[in-house]
Amino acid sequence: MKKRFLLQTLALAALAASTSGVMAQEKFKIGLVLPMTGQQATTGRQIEAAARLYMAQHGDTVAGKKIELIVKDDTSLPDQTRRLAQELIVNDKVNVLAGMGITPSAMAVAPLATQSKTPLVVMAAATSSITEASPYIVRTSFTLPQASVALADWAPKNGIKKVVTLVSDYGPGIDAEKFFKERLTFNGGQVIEQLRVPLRNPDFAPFLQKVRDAKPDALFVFVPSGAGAAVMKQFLERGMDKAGIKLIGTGDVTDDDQLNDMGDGALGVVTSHHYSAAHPSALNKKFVESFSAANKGLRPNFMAVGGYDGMRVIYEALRATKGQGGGEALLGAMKGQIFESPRGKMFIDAQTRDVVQDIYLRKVEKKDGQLFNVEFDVIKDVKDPGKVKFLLFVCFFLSLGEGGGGGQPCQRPQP
Ligand code: VNL
Repeated sequence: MKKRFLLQTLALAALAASTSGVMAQEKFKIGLVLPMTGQQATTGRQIEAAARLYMAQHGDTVAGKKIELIVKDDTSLPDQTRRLAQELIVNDKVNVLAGMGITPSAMAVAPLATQSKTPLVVMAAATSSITEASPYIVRTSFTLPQASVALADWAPKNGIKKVVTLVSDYGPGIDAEKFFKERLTFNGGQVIEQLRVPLRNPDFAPFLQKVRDAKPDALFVFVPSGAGAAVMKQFLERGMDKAGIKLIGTGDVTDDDQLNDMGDGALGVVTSHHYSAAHPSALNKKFVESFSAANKGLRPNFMAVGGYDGMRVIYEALRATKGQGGGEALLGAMKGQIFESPRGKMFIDAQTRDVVQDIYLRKVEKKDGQLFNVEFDVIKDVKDPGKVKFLLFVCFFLSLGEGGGGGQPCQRPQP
């Protein structure tokens, strides 16, 4: 009797110990800084929803740590992004920083990531040079050179020789303009005019008038996610399509967040990008369905997929380091990750910490009464051409010595 009592007491004590163990379970904090209000609010909404979906699908405990997602609204003002990131590092002691809706935000936080040795997972911003601003940055979105070059290979083969470019006047726009033009010129085409519109409260009308007067075969556009519908509306209102000017651009302009409301005028618009909600894979179908079900029918766009995959990179780094790693170890475990994303296969280049992925050519079509970016061609495993440039230089010297290049980056991508 006495022995049994003792055993029972021991069992109870063990139970209490294990429960208190759960209570005291250490947290793993992710500081997600996003534009939740203001001009870039759709980007914040898409990424937060995707991060929460990832957690709902994969659980909130990894390697014995409870994941805590702390979301902060920077209203897309880089001073705010910096202040919030500082607070997250110092007060909340976050293990990882993530988000970054626009390039100036990512650039403002880069030095803090370096000083505090905190990995910074860039889920949206897409200027090539961002990953060079801190060795702690890993990117799961895309780069504008990556997206633009594919379109500049497609255009001249499809009757588009003379082009006017129209871009938002900041990092990603300048990248798009430069890389599109270089490649188009290389392919025998011509950029006859380069127009830049302000990032804040842009009025496209006066620019579109100039485009009309220049009479190009096509207008190439980059505007950040959320601004595409306004460009499309004014393009159609001015009858540019009827004047024989084609609209082409990176997929930011036919953003899945807005595309379905753009109307039939958007039909036939060709863009190049890394993600379409219509990407025909089983994984993507499931992603789109679950995302939509959890968010009142909202269609995920390329921002959502950057957020979803960013969470994957963080979860798997935590798992690989068995919950024991600091910033340096986590960063090491993020580098080189390779996996199937809803966008297709992707990997994090261990050298550049940037995303390597397939880039698709897509055309706006109607499917089941809804507008989609339907993929019709793919360029496999595209590295950021902003960095490949330097590699090409190396390749040139390698080829002098050996009569051959040094593998994939030394070959011209086949369109
Ligand atoms: C950026 C690039 C932002 C592409 C975007 O949408 C975008 C950026 C907010 O690097 O600032 O579609």
